[in-house]
Amino acid sequence: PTKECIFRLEEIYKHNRNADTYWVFHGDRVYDITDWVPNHPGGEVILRATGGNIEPYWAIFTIHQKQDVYDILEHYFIGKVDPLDLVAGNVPAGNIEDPFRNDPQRDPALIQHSTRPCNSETPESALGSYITPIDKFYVRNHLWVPEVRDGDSHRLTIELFDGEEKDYTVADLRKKFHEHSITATLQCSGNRRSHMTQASRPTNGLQWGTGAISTAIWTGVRLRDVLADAGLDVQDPDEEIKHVKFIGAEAYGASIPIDKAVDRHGDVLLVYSMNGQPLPRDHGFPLRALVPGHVAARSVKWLNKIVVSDEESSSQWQRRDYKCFGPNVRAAQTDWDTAPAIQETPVQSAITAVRHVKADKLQDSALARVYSLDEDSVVLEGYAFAGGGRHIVRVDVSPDNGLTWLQAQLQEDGANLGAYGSPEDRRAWAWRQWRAVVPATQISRKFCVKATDDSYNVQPDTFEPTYNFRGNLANAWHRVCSVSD
Ligand code: MTE
Ligand code: MO
Repeated sequence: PTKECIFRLEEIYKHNRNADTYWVFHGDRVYDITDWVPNHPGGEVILRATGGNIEPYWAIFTIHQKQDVYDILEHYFIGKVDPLDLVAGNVPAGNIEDPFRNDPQRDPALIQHSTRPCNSETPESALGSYITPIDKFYVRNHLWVPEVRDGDSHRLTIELFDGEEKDYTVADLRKKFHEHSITATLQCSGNRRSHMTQASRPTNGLQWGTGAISTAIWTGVRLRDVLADAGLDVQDPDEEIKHVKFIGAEAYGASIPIDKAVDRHGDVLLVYSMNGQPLPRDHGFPLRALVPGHVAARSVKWLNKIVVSDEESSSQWQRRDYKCFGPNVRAAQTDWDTAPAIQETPVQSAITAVRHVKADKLQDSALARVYSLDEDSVVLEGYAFAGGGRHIVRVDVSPDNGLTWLQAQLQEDGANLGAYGSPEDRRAWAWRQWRAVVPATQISRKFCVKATDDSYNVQPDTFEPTYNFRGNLANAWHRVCSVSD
């Protein structure tokens, strides 16, 4: 066996951001991460940590404190820190700027999964409103919230296929193009992941419940119009053009197929306003892409740049994380390129409220009056959402764990927004809320819900057949306990 290399701290310090090769150490182990830097999901911030101890950074970027990250680091192992230096305790903590320090305040009613970065889901109580109030809209940030002081002068660069670039400020976009508003639901590909984990096996990722989904009225300009103005032939783009990439200000990136980007019925927007207010910082101020019908990971926030390309985004959020593999495939043996990136999402539904109404309380129960109940009943409420602009045609509810079924009432959008489009077109970009009344006598074991879209796609009844180690697209029937407390 070759003798292990031992490095003095002095030597390690030299391999900082100004050097040709970048080193870090963790515990007493030294790594040359030069080749990893271009692949780092957080971009070039990693350079700040080079030439020193990585631990203080990971104390801030706590997402690194997990086995996958340690495994990646081990690939770059080159030797150990000289014990003389470690014993002396002369390992400086470094002067670390915390990029999360100016993150916005969040509503305490959100269910927090992590704070740095912020990942918070909409509570059930807010899932009942058709338009999610802004401060209850789920937040899914991979990194920190970039700071943009003056939204109007924020610059968006469009890079065309021949490399030519055109710039637009947000003020230009507002001035130059027709404004459009759509009501659209965003759903994270991890929505309901915790249900998959509970029913099946462990999954990697945030353990969201039913609330990694929300709906807003989004206002902005059409991507198609802006691309046309920049010089792209949107009627008949060059055959070689396959994708449109979106690049966010922190380092996040993703892409969508060119056909969706230029489709006159695709409704992809560059959005600067949400529910009639300026886009909030957590949701992408001052500009975000809004790709309705597609998984929310494609709706890139804090949008800086758009690239028309023959290739997909090279980000890990395009090439790795948001894909589904077979139930037998394990993370370690994955050939990431063998599955396509998630774009349009499958049909989904969930129960968000279970209200027991007792016969002796019928007189003074508002619910009993609304539904003219005359026996012990349970009122169930929830949402159903089909990806790709497909309409929800039916929601079925079972009072007995799937033995018998009844149909829920699909609710109108309440605000008369016409958000579902006409049944002939594929532009139902928003969820349908539903309600069902179940007589208490029919209830046994669990309530279940499943929805059907206009292609007659249905949800799987259990999680095992669609289990994937990343826990993406968890859309098996939602089952909840039917016992009243
Ligand atoms: N855009 C940027 N720039 N950074 C991000 O971390 N997260 C994506 C997408 N766009 C993300 C992003 C993911 S995975 C989701 S689910 C949605 O934003 C969440 O949007 P929201 O926080 O407005 O609900
Ligand atoms: Mo997401």
